[in-house]
Amino acid sequence: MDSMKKFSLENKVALVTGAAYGIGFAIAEAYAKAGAKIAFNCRSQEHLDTALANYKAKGIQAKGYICDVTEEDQVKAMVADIEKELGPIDILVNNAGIIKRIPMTEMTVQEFRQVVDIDLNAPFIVSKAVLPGMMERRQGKIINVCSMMSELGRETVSAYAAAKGGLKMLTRNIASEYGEYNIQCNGIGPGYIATPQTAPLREIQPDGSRHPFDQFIISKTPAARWGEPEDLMGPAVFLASEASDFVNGQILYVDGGILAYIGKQPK
Ligand code: NAP
Ligand code: GCO
Repeated sequence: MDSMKKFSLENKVALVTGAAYGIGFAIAEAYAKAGAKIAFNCRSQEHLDTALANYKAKGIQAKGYICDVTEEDQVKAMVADIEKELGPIDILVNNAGIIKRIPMTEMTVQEFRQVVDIDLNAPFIVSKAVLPGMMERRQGKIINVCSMMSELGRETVSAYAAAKGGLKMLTRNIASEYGEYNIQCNGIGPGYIATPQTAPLREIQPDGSRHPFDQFIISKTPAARWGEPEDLMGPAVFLASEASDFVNGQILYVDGGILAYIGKQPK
């Protein structure tokens, strides 16, 4: 086989959760351009309708589903509908996620549980729904969208870091438990990416200056910039394709070098 064909996703069916916009939308777009049929979900009908129009504007006939990934019955029904309408799911990207930035001592147990439910329990639920079919067909790709917070902590993101750290280990465990079925489970670890989720960290200040956190991230990133969702497209296609068939249980960080860098000395 031409080695570059290994990067093709032709005739594959991909489910990208939470792909109404942001990172998930970019990953789904990349998969469509690599030849895959796209299914995505979110909770909001408004987000779904807007997303379908945006996919269509890019020439992508995506199938969209209203489904809360924390609800197992909804997930099972969505997977059944996708497999009926598009065929067996070859690629799952557990992308849907939220963050709450609250000091731990002020965060309620309910708030902590909500973040963990979406960011960690849901990837378990959705992976559990697609694994049997992948096992039967003895092939499949599961990609979990991890985070810098799978490796590092910071103030106010205790629930998110706990969930994303757990997601790193869930990734390794799925790889360990199902590798023998030719199923590869890896993580993609975006650095700081300019999406609605991080918009509060980039708000221009009343005096017109950049947000202090924005300036902090620039100083901590060798690439000296925020990532864009588009920066994740190539790595995500690699992890979904045959080109990564012997890569399993790894977290591929797409972070502009943050994890390798102590940070620029303040002037
Ligand atoms: P985003 O812009 O906030 O988008 C999140 C998406 O998930 C939306 O489509 C949202 O749609 C959906 N969603 C949230 N909860 C859901 C649920 N319970 N069921 C179904 N869909 C749900 O986030 P993003 O920045 O693109 O991040 C996507 C993923 O990358 C997340 O897992 C995030 O933790 C991770 N990540 C982000 C960054 C970054 O810097 N942006 C870096 C590292 C990792 P609805 O609200 O309509 O449901
Ligand atoms: C934050 C940010 C980060 C990013 C991402 C970094 O508040 O620190 O939201 O958590 O979302 O996870 O990889």
